[in-house]
Order: sequence, then C-alpha cells, then structure tokens
Amino acid sequence: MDEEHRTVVDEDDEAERAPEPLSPGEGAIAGLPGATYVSRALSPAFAYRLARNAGKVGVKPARYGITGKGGPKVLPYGSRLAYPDWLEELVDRLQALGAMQKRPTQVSVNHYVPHPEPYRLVPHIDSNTGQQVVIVSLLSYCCLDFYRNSGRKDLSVLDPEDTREPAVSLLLEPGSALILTGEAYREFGHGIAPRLTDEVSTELGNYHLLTSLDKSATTTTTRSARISLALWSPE
Ligand SMILES: O=C(O)CCC(=O)C(=O)O
Repeated sequence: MDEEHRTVVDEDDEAERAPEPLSPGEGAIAGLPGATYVSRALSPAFAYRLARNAGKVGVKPARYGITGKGGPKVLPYGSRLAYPDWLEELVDRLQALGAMQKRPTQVSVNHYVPHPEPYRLVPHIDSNTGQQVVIVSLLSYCCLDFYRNSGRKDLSVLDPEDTREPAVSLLLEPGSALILTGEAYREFGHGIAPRLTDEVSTELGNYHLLTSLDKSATTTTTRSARISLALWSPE
C-alpha cells in the first residue's frame, strides 16, 4: 500500500474505531452520584452516520407530557417498534464502552429545533422506564439541568413553572454519552431550559470533562437543531 493510501485508510479506521471501555470512576460528576459523562463516546464518523439515520425517522410530538411548548418531537422504539439496524450498531458500541450491561428495553429519538422558539424539555424523572438511561447527543451543544426530587416520588414530571435553580448543569457535547444510574437516575429530575445559548464556565458539573471546546476561549455555545437518543435498560 502506498503511503498516501495508507494515511487515508488509517484515518478512516481511527474514525470508525469502537470506543475504549470506561475505567472505574472515569467520567464521574461531583454532586450527581451515579452519573458518568463521556465526551467522545462516538467517533465523528459514527456520530455523523447516526445523525443521518436518526434524522430520517418520522417523529411526532410526544404524548408523555414531558416536552411542553417548544419540546422535542419524539419517536419511541420499544415493545411495539422493532429497533432498526443502525440502532443495534449504536447499542453494540455503547456496550463495548461499558455504558450499559443489558440491551435497552426502550429507546427514544428526540428531535429539537430552536425555531420558532428556543427548545426545552420539562424536568422529569424517568424512573418507570428502566433502571438506567444513556443519553447520546448529536449535532448541537445543549445544557441539561438536574433538579433534586422535591420528595414527591410519585411525580415523574416536575412543575414546569418551578423556578428552582438546578443542583447541577451539564453541557452535553455532540458525540457525547451521559449515563445516569442510581441516585442520578432515580433522585434527580432532568430537563432543558428554553434558551438559545449556554454558558461555558467552571460552574458546569462536567466542565473538567469537556474535550471538544477551547475552554480558555469559549464563554458560550449556541444551540442549533439537536438530536438526542435516550436508551433505557435494566441496570
Ligand atoms: O434530550 C436530552 O438530552 C434528554 C432526553 C430525555 O430526558 C428523555 O428522552 O427522557
């Protein structure tokens, strides 16, 4: 193989490489026990293919009351809808990473568009859907805020008018995976506040784990159209 050809093939291999398994404690977040953030969970080439496939699925407004005005359109895969091949490939990669032990029993594809108004997600707790969730982010930066459960355990959707400050905020990068287990999954509601930009500062719970930004030069990120996949599985 000539040198030029070898370089192209090596770069392709690198882009498609399956992720290295997580080491114990890697990606942990102070103040959010059971959460793990993986900045580069997906290679850029894989994230690009995933966004193309996930972008083609026919989504519709969610029926679950979690999205409110300006919320994402959601396609739930699960008992009634078979997983497509491209989703199987994502699950294989997340399992290779160590993000989930068991295969998901439900997957949602969420499409967020910042027009005509900033997108949002009403804070909610997912506890009835599985024992853990992996949230894969594609295409845009976006902050996900975490609120301590008010103690009303039966309430899966927190009051959207609640003006409480989040306990922890995480900036989710395109190509990242956020794994929520244990307390982070069961005791905290998570949601997206309606705004067009997010601040990049040491106040973010995962500031130390961000790798895609020049943190010395970036003070805000702007939200564009975003796709997220939420994969719920038994722990
Ligand atoms: O889009 C996100 O980052 C969160 C998605 C989520 O919480 C959900 O699908 O229940």
